[in-house]
Amino acid sequence: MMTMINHLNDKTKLEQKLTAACKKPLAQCSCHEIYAGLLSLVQDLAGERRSPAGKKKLYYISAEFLIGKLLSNNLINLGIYDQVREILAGSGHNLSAVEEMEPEPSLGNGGLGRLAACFLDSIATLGLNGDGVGLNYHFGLFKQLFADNKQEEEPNPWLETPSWLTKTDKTYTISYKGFTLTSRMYDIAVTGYNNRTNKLHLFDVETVDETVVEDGISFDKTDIQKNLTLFLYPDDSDRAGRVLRIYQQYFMVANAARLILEEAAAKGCNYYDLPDYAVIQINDTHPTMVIPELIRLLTCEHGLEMDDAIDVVRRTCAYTNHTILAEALETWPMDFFKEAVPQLIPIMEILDDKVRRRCEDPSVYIIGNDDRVHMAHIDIHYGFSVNGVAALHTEILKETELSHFYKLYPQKFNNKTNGITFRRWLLHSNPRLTAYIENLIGDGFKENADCLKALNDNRFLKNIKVLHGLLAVKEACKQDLAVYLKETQGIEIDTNSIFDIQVKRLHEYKRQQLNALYLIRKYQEIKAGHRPTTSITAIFGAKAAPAYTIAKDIIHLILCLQQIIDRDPEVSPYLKVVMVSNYNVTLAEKLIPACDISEQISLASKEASGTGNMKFMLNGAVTLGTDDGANVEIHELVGDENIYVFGDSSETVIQRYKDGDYCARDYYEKDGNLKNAVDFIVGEEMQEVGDLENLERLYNELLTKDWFMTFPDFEDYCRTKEQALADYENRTGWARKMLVNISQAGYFSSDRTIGEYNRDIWKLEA
Ligand code: 26Q
Repeated sequence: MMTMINHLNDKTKLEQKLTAACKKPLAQCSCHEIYAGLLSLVQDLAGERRSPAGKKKLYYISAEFLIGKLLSNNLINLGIYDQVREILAGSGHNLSAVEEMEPEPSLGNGGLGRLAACFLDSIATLGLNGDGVGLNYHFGLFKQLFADNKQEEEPNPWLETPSWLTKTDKTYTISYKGFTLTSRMYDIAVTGYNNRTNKLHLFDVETVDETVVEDGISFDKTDIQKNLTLFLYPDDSDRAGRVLRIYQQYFMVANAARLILEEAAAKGCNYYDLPDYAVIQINDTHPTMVIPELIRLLTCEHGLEMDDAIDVVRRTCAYTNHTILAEALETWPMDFFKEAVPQLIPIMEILDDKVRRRCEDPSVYIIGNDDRVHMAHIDIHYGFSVNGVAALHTEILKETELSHFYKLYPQKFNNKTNGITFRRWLLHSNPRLTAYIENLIGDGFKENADCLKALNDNRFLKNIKVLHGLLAVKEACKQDLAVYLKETQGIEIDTNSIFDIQVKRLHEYKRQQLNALYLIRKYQEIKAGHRPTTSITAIFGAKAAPAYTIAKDIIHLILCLQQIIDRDPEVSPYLKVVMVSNYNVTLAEKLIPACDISEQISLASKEASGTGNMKFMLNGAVTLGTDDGANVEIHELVGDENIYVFGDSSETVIQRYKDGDYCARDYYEKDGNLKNAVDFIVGEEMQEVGDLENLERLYNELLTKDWFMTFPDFEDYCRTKEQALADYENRTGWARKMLVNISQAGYFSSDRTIGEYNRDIWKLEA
């Protein structure tokens, strides 16, 4: 009874506050006015909770923070979501409609940026003193449209009034060769779940000019003052784009370095004891220049000797590696630094010189004999921690990619398996499943994800009612998705079909082309009269980097296939292919709860971790995947019965690369099904709806290169997928697999990951 009275009191007070924020009775407000009122209310409440700063503080520096929409998450984390929903309902408003008012800040490409956002949530939730530092891009990752079965790109603005961003009065002067810029810091409040509020600091430059954007997303790349923070990852396919990246990265870290030194000094730091006041997590190599920049500031502006400055910085900085793809490792020509930030060159030369005196092996030099700067090498030599993002990934770093460094510094290497915030990826995105779980095991899992393990109990696993309940939740989520896709993209899907989903950035190593080849084969089988028992809806969502030709060709292939099947009355009742446009966080929140089969089919050894795999598992999808990245850990947790694993092992793949004798054509010649599927790419049906230039290029790429080894895994993939489809026919058996997956997902809470970062690396007081 007491709680009921409190609830009513709170609710009345909250309603008064919201009405005050909206400046008129709620019933008279438009959706947008309600959104504006809630935003202002949330900012006030978040501000009231900012916790006192401890002595030591974490700075998580990242070029990407893919935060997604903020309203609902903030309401959940402030503990007022249900009350607000009730208040709005009482005045004729629907919270979901209000959520639609918010533009998504797409300030990231994919996994790395989304991870940073999940981490900020967990850092605040665990009550840790830590802020994010990044850039205030005016346009997020491009908006994706489809025309003629091809991707087109448009600018993706997100800065509207009202905004979650608050302008601060902190400004710095940042120097480049020949000119200076004035920066300004903007802040976004990061509310923890029932805990403190931290900040995401996004730096911007006052002179940015959005009117320099030309056709699509092209713009004058040389006018740094006007374009510095215009776009996330300006296209780096030409030299001007790549140099702009250096300007951006330096801007981010030069601001961060000043902020860090200033905040530490304000707490009494004398710079020699900086590691007692600050720890810097370098998210991939994009913020690496913070190391030479801090050394420069400490020696030039604060009077430290070079060796002391290096020692202080080494004890402050920690580096996370997110990739083993050679082409994604940043190495920049010395000329770029000379052109943009010559002040760093003497420092980098000293850092390199010290390495050369100690080590004979040129593979660990900072400035390579090719006069390129190897950014990761700076982090490894001049930081105290190097971590990979999943167990297998860290092992591969130690044994192959970074083995020379591991020999030098074994104590620096550690693994931190990625995680996701359950506030966004369960409580917010799947309220139906949340309620279902709460009904079975209480609400402890909301604070402590390990409590989900209680679901792994025969009381539930052998209880038909419980299993049917879970199937009903999935069914309802599929309905929700069907309605959403119809309303927003005009796409119709059959909720009685099995939903097989692959959503992630488009990359050859992630192997959307393998999935497409399966679907071609399925199409051919249905044409030949072999119909699936339950019809299949294969959903893709993926953006391709604007300059990544083959990735765009794969999108073309999938869109053409979609059109061919849609037009074919013989096949369309049994198979549907859908590529949703503009896949982003908002769409992920709708797609993931509705998924039956989660496609995680990267070439083993290539996906550092993956985090989508964790989101799907948590939402009761069963993984179809290779033993790669965090799939390996999912596999261990759920056991063989509750996952579909196929394909060559990472050892086999690594060996095959070493031997250098992979020949795609051999597989093509030997396997008739594969040959038929590959030939279809340039066949008559495709040519009717597609562009031969794109299709032929992809066909040739696969037949003559297939660098990510699609063909060797094709047969096993098809066989394993057929097994999954067959098992799906036993619905209670399938529901049991779903429940086991949910019950084991607790390990992938980013609260666990952040707990480990803090225990092993940051050592902040909680
Ligand atoms: C490098 C050089 C020049 C321009 C751009 C880049 C660049 C940009 C983005 C390099 C890498 C990225 C993004 C990497 C990324 O998202 N990696 C993913 O990180 C996730 C979180 O750890 C993992 O789960 C994924 O496996 C990994 O692919």
